[in-house]
Amino acid sequence: MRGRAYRQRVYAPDRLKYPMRRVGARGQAKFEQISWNDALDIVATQLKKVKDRYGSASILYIGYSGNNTCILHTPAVVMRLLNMFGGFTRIWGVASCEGGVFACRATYGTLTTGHWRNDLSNSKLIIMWGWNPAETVWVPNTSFYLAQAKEAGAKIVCVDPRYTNSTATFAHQWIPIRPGTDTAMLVAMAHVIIEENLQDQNFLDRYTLGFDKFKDYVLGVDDGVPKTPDWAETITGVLADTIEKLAREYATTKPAALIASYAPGRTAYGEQYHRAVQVLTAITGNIGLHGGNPAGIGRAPVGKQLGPVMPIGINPNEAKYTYIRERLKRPIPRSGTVHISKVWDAILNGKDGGYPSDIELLYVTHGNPLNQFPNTNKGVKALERLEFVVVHEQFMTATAKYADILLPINTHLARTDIGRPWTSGPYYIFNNKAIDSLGESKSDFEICCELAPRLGIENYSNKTEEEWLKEIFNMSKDLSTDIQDYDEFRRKGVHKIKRSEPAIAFTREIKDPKKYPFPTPSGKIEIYSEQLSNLHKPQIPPIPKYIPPWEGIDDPLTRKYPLQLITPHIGRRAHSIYDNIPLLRNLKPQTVWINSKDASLRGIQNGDLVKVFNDRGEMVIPVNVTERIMPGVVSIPQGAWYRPDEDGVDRGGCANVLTKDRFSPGGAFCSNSSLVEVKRV
Ligand SMILES: Nc1nc2c(c(=O)[nH]1)N[C@H]1C(S)=C(S)[C@@H](COP(=O)(O)OP(=O)(O)OC[C@H]3O[C@@H](n4cnc5c(=O)[nH]c(N)nc54)[C@H](O)[C@@H]3O)O[C@H]1N2
Ligand SMILES: Nc1nc2c(c(=O)[nH]1)N[C@H]1C(S)=C(S)[C@@H](COP(=O)(O)OP(=O)(O)OC[C@H]3O[C@@H](n4cnc5c(=O)[nH]c(N)nc54)[C@H](O)[C@@H]3O)O[C@H]1N2
Ligand SMILES: [Mo]
Repeated sequence: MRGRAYRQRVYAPDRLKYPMRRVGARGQAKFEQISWNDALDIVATQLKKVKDRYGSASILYIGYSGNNTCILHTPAVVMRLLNMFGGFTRIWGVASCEGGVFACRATYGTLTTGHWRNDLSNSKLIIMWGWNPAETVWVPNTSFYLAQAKEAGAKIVCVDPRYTNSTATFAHQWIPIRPGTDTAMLVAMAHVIIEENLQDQNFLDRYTLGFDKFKDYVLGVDDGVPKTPDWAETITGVLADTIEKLAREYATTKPAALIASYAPGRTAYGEQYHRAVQVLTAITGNIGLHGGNPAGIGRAPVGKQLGPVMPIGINPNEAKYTYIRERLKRPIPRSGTVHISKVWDAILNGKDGGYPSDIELLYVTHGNPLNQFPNTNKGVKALERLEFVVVHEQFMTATAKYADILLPINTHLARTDIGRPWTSGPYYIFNNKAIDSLGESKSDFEICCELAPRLGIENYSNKTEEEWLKEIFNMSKDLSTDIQDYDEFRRKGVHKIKRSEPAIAFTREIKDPKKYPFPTPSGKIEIYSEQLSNLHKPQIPPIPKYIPPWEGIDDPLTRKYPLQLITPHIGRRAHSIYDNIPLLRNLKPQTVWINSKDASLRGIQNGDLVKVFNDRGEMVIPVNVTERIMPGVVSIPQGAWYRPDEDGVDRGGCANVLTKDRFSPGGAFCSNSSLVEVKRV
């Protein structure tokens, strides 16, 4: 549906086409058109002024997922410029799956943990954990391969608080679970497997480290609490019997793919969920074999994510560390950087609040952080306080409204680039420029090329768009993209990597562990991590543990705000992108889902306007009373455009008006850990 709406988006009447300067108060969206020359002079002058007065760390750059799948026109073009200028303060934390990144590094020592999706038809059992690929697409064509797997006879189970389109289409069984409690269910599944001696002991002995320590935790040797299915039932709301059956089925059906999506990890202690699920795949020996899955974050060993193609250089404000072990030793905070959940807090509180610098200038490209980062109302206050704000955008987003200088960006149809599937998949796309830029819009790259001399930078780029793209050959070798002939790739527009079998992670490590140890400190799959143990942080334990989440069912705050809010992704948008396109808006209105039990308790009927609120914010939104969500949980799809009325009540349905701006000890972004109440208006 988004593909079909491309033209509407590119030629939308509300596209930004001219450089603009703010004339009203910040956030009022009153601008006047100015020339490119004036706009770029102002941006350069402000950058220099702020750097001279406060130092380069007072420049906060936020570049996010706007053009995520391309390799040239990405935030890297701006980071390169700012690094050459003397550095900036960077954000860290992958909104999608920082918890998963943390877990993959701890358990496997690598992020290359995926299978090509065509491997699904080798599975006898597929457990879709918080995964809704019929709507939330990651890796294109997944639904097609799931359909093939189902036809080939795989049993499919979905674990999700909502009865999703994927559950309706593919699943034989739906297991609703309370948000943020998945780790408890996974640990209880391990309990069943251990009690009934169903673990793959050969696999554990050969390839893993620390199973015994995990076993002690599961059996309650350490804390006197055996993590039985009954224990988990009270926490998760899933019947003990259901947990037992699924555990047995998973342990005795081989190969089985437990695919752990990101949403359950976007919770308080979300990294524990990713760790627990990985440990369960190890206990059942489903790693490195076709039809199994190591429950990592994607990224198969062949056809990995490419790029970005422009080197970003060194940022003097950051302690240099890319090495995973270093990272695990000092997980948080990374020096000189700010977690994406904390950007508003950092702007408001600066050094006094323990942040690396006082932020004076905000530079935003490829993102809509006011809408997409947690606690939008705090964001409004933060944006009001800044000395200067620059935004590169295609539309008048919530964030763009707060710009002092707003620069119009062309779309990918007006530039040349190479696209790669997100997160892995066996093909690349050549993005041939199809149209001229609309109005006076430019690419971020062109803007940076023109800003460079104004900032006194000489060597920003000595290559054209096309010359940069040819660099793909240098990267190809490492990533086995198989692209041999650039011109042929350009002409065909798509390059498919061919293999007789689907590519899967860890085949070498499993076949020959002596020659190919896992890239962890011990060379094994680390169920127990010495590195994590050395941190001495009970909230980042060396084995995965269930830690009750904040704003979860045990939080005393439930007395005031009894409903758990989840904020899933939705088919008709990519985050906030496309929300303003009428064709798509009309397909599915933005609503809050509530179970009929919770609705009748509150005298709410389907279609009513309701107020959803907590101490952070309030929104008024139509309600969808449905059995498709479990009692106690409400759902507001993320990405709807923030539209406050005169009283500051959001009328647009922007989920982040309600979300808490706190990140997990292992870095996870916690957009599914917020409590709310719902009332009729
Ligand atoms: N159409 C579309 N596709 C997208 C995107 C988009 O915006 N639109 N965004 C892309 C991006 S950047 C990302 S990171 C991915 C995200 O991919 P996911 O994280 O998989 O996406 P979500 O839709 O947030 O969540 C998937 C399912 O998890 C369930 N869920 C929520 N909380 C919990 C929980 O605590 N436990 C369990 N078991 N289930 C839970 C939700 O009900 C939902 O059905 O999607 C990508 N694909
Ligand atoms: N509550 C809640 N919040 C969430 C999530 C959630 O599940 N729940 N999911 C999180 C996740 S996984 C993600 S990835 C983030 C996404 O966070 P963002 O990346 O901030 O979200 P988008 O809405 O995709 O914003 C991208 C913006 O870039 C613009 N754009 C597109 N192409 C270009 C370009 O070439 N150049 C420039 N300069 N701009 C361009 C688009 O118009 C759009 O406004 O949201 C996170 N926020
Ligand atoms: Mo994401």
